[in-house]
Amino acid sequence: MAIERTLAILKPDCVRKNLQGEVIARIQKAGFKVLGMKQLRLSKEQAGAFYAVHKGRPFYDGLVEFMTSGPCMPIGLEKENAVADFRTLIGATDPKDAAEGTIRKLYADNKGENIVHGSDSAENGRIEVSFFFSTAEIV
Ligand code: 3AN
Repeated sequence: MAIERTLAILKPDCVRKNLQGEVIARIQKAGFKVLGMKQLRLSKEQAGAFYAVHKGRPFYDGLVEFMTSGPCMPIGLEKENAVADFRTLIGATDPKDAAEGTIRKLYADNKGENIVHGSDSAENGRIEVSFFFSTAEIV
């Protein structure tokens, strides 16, 4: 299997609940290598650009509002089969549908505030890691 990159974002609800360490520990135990990690507060422009594929969908404005509501932590990750393995680790978008033991099942409140983002393809994984990290920041 190919080595892939995926972007995790510990969303504002994760930071507000002070769950960053627990979530990062689960990510590390699952074998992901941390390439880069930072904390920042997204501007409306950045959040809008990051979620541009969802523009026009009914939840878009709420999603941008939520993602800009406080600090978040983008984390660039790498591993064999990273994209699919990370989505398995975090569980379904709606925590009600997420499998037992997944990060969203354990910690998320609802479909909008669901603790963590994960890229949806290897191509988007590379693009999304580059959205937050310059080449010099990836180590
Ligand atoms: P995932 O994060 O599981 O890949 P996407 O890419 O379909 O899910 O959606 C991106 C983000 O948009 C989700 N993490 C979630 O916060 C939000 N979202 C998606 N669908 C809905 C919805 N129906 N209602 C509210 N928020 C949603």
